[in-house]
Order: sequence, then structure tokens, then C-alpha cells
Amino acid sequence: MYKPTYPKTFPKDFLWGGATAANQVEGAWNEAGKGLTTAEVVKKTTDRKHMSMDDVTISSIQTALDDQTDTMYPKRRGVDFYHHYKEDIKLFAEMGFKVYRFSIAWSRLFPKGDELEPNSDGLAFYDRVVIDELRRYHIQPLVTLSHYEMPIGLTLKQNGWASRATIADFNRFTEVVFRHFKGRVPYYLTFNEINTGTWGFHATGAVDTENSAHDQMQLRYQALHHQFIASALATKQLHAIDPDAKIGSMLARMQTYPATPNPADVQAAQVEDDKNLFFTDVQARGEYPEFMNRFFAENDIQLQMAPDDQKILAKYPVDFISFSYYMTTVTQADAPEQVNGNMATGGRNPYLEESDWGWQIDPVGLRVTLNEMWDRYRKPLFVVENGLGALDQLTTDQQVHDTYRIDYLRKHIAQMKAAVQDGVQLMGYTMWGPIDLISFSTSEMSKRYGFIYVDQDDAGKGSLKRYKKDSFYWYQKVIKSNGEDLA
Ligand code: BGP
Repeated sequence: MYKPTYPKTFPKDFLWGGATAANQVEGAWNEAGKGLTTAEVVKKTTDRKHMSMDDVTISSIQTALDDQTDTMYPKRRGVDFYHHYKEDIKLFAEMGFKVYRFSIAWSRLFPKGDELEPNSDGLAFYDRVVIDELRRYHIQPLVTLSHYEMPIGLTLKQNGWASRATIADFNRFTEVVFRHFKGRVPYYLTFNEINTGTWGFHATGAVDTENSAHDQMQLRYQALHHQFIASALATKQLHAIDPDAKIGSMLARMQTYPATPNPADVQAAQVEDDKNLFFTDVQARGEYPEFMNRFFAENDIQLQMAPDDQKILAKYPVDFISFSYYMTTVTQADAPEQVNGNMATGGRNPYLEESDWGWQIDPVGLRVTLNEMWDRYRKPLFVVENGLGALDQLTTDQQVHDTYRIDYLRKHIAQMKAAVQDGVQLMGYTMWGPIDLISFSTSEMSKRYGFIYVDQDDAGKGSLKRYKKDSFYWYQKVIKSNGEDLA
């Protein structure tokens, strides 16, 4: 007799934790031999709705390189994790973190990107983080190898990922990391939100602002192809060097819904959703999906592929699939009203509320997307970013009553649990920005995600002191109860 059972809750070894990126937390941009990255030459934006990384030109990079301060470039200062990592990791441990997702800044190891040997001072910093501190608290590292922070030297030398030569530069870096941390880092991700490469410089490291719209698209898909190959080759390296470690893809997932039951809207939404999942299709299934052939033909995009490229993609797919989840959008066959998102825009959904930054909050959508992605790929999934950017207030007695953040996270975790009950294989959840950090899209400090408040303002002023918010104690309880106590 068939007696179905299903999981009632999160698996025992569920990986609870938080996620950051080097360029948003570390600071110490000019210490211990570190080179500048693409993130540290983008000016802070003066208009929250306008991403200043869209304006990068060769001459704006030159201006940035000539400027030896962090005034206009807050990602150079981050929140000084470089000097506060002991204190910060201790706080993560106090919350009960099982995993900490962070990126290893490529330019700390290879300052210009094309050196043949790594900078040992750069490696030493990550030794202190991984080997000394995380180990001390039994927190497993989940390392992102590229989180919007390519050495700027590679942009200047060969226009970043537009050049095939960057594959070898990246894989020299990944090989050093895999060898050095063999047996110490169980999980890796190659490219953060790889799909945002279609949006330009911050992800491709290629300056294309003066190109026509068509040429930009051509260049960006070519750059992405090089990233796909570099990612597959990194997978090959890791499996050979450290066979117990696992490597995943990372997508900025944006589920989209049809605006109405009109079949034209449903069909348009399917096309839009496929365009988002295309990247994971390549990395998890090991081939370009058929629908992209039509897209490339209709948009006159001609990819240069080396003879073995398709074999490489097929042979080295990722072990697991990760994604960031902040919002959903709506697609209508005729142009809809647009709302803000993390760099993308989409249609407004009248059933959803928005964050202060206009991102549409949709906890149920997380369950929907987890189920869809599990159906599509049948590989373990990992939610590696989710959280609420908000304006927090530090009270005179140094507290932050962030009930809105608790409410946001509670609803998303509840939907994640429902997805686990649906049968989705989910490895873990690393909430974005457990400690306040510099915003990726606007370089603001006042857009805060953390459980831990950092005393620093948009101009970089403040004591850098850390304070526990109400959500700190709440997340501690969530982890302790393995996601059961969300009250
Ligand atoms: C993702 C990025 C992160 C991050 C987060 C929140 O797109 O991977 O680096 O910062 O979004 O975005 P923001 O900082 O712009 O609010």
C-alpha cells in the first residue's frame, strides 16, 4: 500500500545564516596589497531610482582611480569588517549561525587580476576569517567567488568579461582558492546574480556605455558566455581538487506573474520567466535552452563559442542552485506600469505592498518559485539572499525596534517551510546583510538590512559601533528552534 509521508519541518541539518559581499562590508580598500575593484570605482548615487553603475565610462574610471579617498565611493569603506571581523563573527555565532556566506575579494588575492602568483597578505586575511574565527564557532563558510567585484585592472586591460582571456585569469584565482582552502570550505558559488550581467558593468566588468543598444546586448551575452565557461571550469577544478566540496550557481530570481488570465499575458509572462531562468538552465542542465536560439536569432546576437565550449558546459554542471529573492513582478503583453526592483523594473501588483525603496514584497512568491525551480531542475536549492532594506532608528538607549523586518522575514520563512513540506529539497537560508552594510544598488548606508546596527551614516561618519536590533534576538530564536518558533 502506498502511504505517502512528507516532511513536517526543516531538515535537521538546515543551514541557517546570513550573507554579505566583500565590497559592501570589508573596507580596507587600499590595505595589504589589495587592488581596486569594479565596485570601488562606481560613485554613490544621488537619486535612489538611478543606478550610477549604468554611467561608468573609461574616463569616469580614470577619475575614480585618481581619487584616493572614499568620499564618493562608499564601497571602499564598507563597514570596516576587515578590522571588526572578530567582533562581527562573534555576533553571528551568538545568533546561532550555521553558515556564513561571504565573498573572497578577487583583488585581495590578485590585485590587478592578471598576476601569476597570489598576494599572500590577501590570503592571510581570509585564513583569519575562515580558519580562525568561523571554525572557532563551527560556522560553515559559503564562499562567493565573484560578487560584483572584479579587479579593475582587468577592465582596463581587456574590458572585463567581454574578453575570453578573463576566463584564464578567473580560473587561476579559483584554483588558488580551492587549493588553499581544501577541506575547509564546503560550499562555493561562482558568480553572484549572474543574470544581472545583461544589465551591464557591475557584473560584466565591461565598459559598454557608448555602444548602441544592440552592441551592448551582443557584448553582454558574450561576456556571460565567458562567465558560464569560467564557472563550469571552476566546477571541474573544485571536483578534482576538493571532491567533498560543492559548488552552486546564483541567480537574482524574479518570478513574474501574468497581469490577467488573458492568454496573451500568460504567454508573455512565460517568456519573461524563461528569460530569468535561462542562466540557471545553462549552469544546472549544462546547455543553452532552445528558447534562447530564437531570442538570439531575433535580436541578431551572434555568440563566439570555442569548439569545446558546449562539451564543457555539459560536463560540468553545478551541484546545487542558489538564488536571491526579494520581489516578484507582473508581466502584461502590453507595457504595464513599472515599479522599482533590484535594478530591474516590472509591473505593479495591486495585491502586494512595497518596501521604502519600492520593491514589491511577496512571501508567497518564494514558495511558488521554490516549487517551480525544484520541478525544473531537481537539484538542491539554497536561498542565499532575502531581506528588507529599511530606514532604521537607533533610540537614545541604543535599541532598534525593527518589527517591520521581523514581520518580513517571518512571512518569508513560513513560506519556505511550506515549500519544504511540498517536497522541495532546500539546503539553507542566508538572510541578506545580517550586519548593516553599504547598499549594492545605491551605495547608501541608510538602506539597512541587518540584525546588527552599525553606527555609520551615508557620509561615512560614525563610531562604527555595533548594536543588536530586536530582530537579532528574534533570529536567534528562529535558528534555535530550527525555524519552528517564528513568533
Ligand atoms: C542583491 C545583491 C547584493 C545586495 C542585495 C540588496 O542584488 O546581490 O549585493 O546588496 O541585492 O540590494 P541593495 O543593496 O541594492 O538594496
